[in-house]
Amino acid sequence: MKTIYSDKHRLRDAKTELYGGELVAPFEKPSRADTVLSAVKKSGIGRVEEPESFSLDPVLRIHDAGFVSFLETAWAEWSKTGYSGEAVASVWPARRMQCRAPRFIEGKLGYYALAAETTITEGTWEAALASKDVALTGAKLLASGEHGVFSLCRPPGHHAARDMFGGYCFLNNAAIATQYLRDQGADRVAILDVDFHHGNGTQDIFYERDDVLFCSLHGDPEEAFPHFLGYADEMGLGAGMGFNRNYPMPRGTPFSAWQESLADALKHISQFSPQYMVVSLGVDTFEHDPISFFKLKTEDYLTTGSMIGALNIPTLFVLEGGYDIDEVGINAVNVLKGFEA
Ligand code: OKP
Ligand code: ZN
Repeated sequence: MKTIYSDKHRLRDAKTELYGGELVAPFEKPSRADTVLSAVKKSGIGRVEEPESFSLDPVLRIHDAGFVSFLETAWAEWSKTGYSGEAVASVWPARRMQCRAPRFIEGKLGYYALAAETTITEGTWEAALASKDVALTGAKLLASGEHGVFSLCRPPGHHAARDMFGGYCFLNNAAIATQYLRDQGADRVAILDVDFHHGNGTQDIFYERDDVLFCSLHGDPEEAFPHFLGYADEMGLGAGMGFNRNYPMPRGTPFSAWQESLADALKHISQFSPQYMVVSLGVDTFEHDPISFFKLKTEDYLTTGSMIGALNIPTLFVLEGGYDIDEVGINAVNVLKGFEA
């Protein structure tokens, strides 16, 4: 299987994340991609290739134009205010307030942010653009006949909605790739999100559609980020009713239980008979992940990959989370190996 990778991910190198009331060094950092890339190279699963550059057109099929231009100019607007920290939201259009984007950057940040842990820094937009190129190049290879491709995306994307960033995400790489596959002529595409966190952005983007089935396995939003979406009763809306499936699971969930949710999601995906599957591949379900609470072990990722591979659907793996830097590479690669076996 080919891996698509760009060094431009390094341009996303924030110094701060709001965590437990403190500004800490971000969990989502450049060394994550280094670890995954070196595990890919060591495994010998296939070549590593540079992405092609795509225009903003496939981004604008998913994201709001005002949001895209906000991301493009946010750092420049923030830095000219004279603030010395990184650009961060601190005020929101909360209940019963006006939900419209004001002129000043501080207000725009609150309007377009879904959470406060994620700052915007110099280079963030360039890295996000490269990350979507990594996803789109993978999708293009799939459309041209590859059976499996790994898009080593960084920054991740599944929390980004049509007009919101946060949870370390700016552009929704998996959603952009999915829409691209639809626009290349596929009638049905399934998205399987196995990241520890609910893929709220992806769910929201496709919630009223019956051409994209979204299934997500994640920490129960009662206890886990993003807290305000990801419940089991969110099944889709209008034409999309029945095309969204959530599998929230409690603290301490081991692979034996997680695997049952995976099997159920895969059963529904198989019944949907998609031409392609996009996997939001987060490995923060790992037992030693520093910000998550599932108990998957390194060998479980091989089983996960082989369960996904058993569907025999051309599949794009898009990297999302996974923060225990020693193991994130081997765990992600184990999914790919299991898929190919
Ligand atoms: C991004 B991805 C924990 C706060 C969580 C944000 C987590 C974003 C995860 N106390 N903060 O889905 O891996
Ligand atoms: Zn995650």
